[in-house]
Amino acid sequence: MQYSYVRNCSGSNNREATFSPPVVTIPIVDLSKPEAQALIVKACEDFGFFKVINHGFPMDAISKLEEEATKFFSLPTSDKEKVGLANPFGYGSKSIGCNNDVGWIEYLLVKTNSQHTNTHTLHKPEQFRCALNEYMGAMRKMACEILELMAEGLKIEERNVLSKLVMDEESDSCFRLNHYPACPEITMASSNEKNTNKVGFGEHTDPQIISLLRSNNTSGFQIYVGDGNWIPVPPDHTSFFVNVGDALQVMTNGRFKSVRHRVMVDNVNNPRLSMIYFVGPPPSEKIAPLPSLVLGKESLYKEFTWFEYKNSAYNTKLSDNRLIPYERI
Ligand code: GA4
Repeated sequence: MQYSYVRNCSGSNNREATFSPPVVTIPIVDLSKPEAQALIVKACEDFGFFKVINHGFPMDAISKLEEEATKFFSLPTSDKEKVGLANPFGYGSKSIGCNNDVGWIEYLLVKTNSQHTNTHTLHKPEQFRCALNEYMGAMRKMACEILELMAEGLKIEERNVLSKLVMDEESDSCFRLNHYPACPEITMASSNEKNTNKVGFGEHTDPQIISLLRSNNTSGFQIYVGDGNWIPVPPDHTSFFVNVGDALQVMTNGRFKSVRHRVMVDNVNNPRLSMIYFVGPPPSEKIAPLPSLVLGKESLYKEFTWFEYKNSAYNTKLSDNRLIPYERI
């Protein structure tokens, strides 16, 4: 397979060039197979990223939410803004976080366990809420299943050591609907001068434990595999993609990699719509390497609470490495 990818990580110079492609195959985990545990561990060690198939997730929950989200994003801006401007929860357009990061994107960010966002301002709020709740409930179940397979694969005695964080009533999980509209600059450019380098969502790692992403059949999502290499992830609207986040990198004492990823806008006509469930621990949870994963080794990270980490994350730029202050030197 030929890859055209962008060299350079962390923002400085985004010149695009084609190099001989690294041979990278995105790991695929079939959740219905007994080898799922081992494959998950290997994928998290190698990339911090994998695709999940045979997940048993209710497809009608996906189509209902997709329909509601499409309706929402096609509303006039003033109506979308009525749900509240992202701070961080609510409707946002172009601006991401609080430190001047921008992208070719509009989004809705909601908390999973409270009605923080004013969806009642919408035309048929109960339909949207219902689709959101059904999807988020099924996501939570799938997140639990994956986290239990992970703990088993890591040979951790307490099988629910990770999944209990999602099940906790105080779990600080959130959910994001991202809409990347068709981009006029790309659409209008003649084919040989296409600017395929427009950023939809800039490079970053997710702060949480894991994130579960599903999108419509559009490309643009890329993961960083080191040495300046960004790998495009082929779209698959029937599957889910799992990202390891910073908290899990710490809990596994660096064994699992928090994957750097980004979305480039390379859609000429098809808007991209993605739905991401971010599995966060309760705010008071102490995040540190799990004792059984440190045995006989050095602990690479200082302990912090999720509350401290989340707070400090909002003072950073999207592309920053947020774990540096917690590394033991
Ligand atoms: C990245 C992962 C999630 O989308 C998110 C993002 C959050 C936001 O958009 O409000 C952050 C970003 C994310 C990481 C650093 C901070 C916080 C924007 C930003 C610059 C909702 C999250 O939890 O962290």
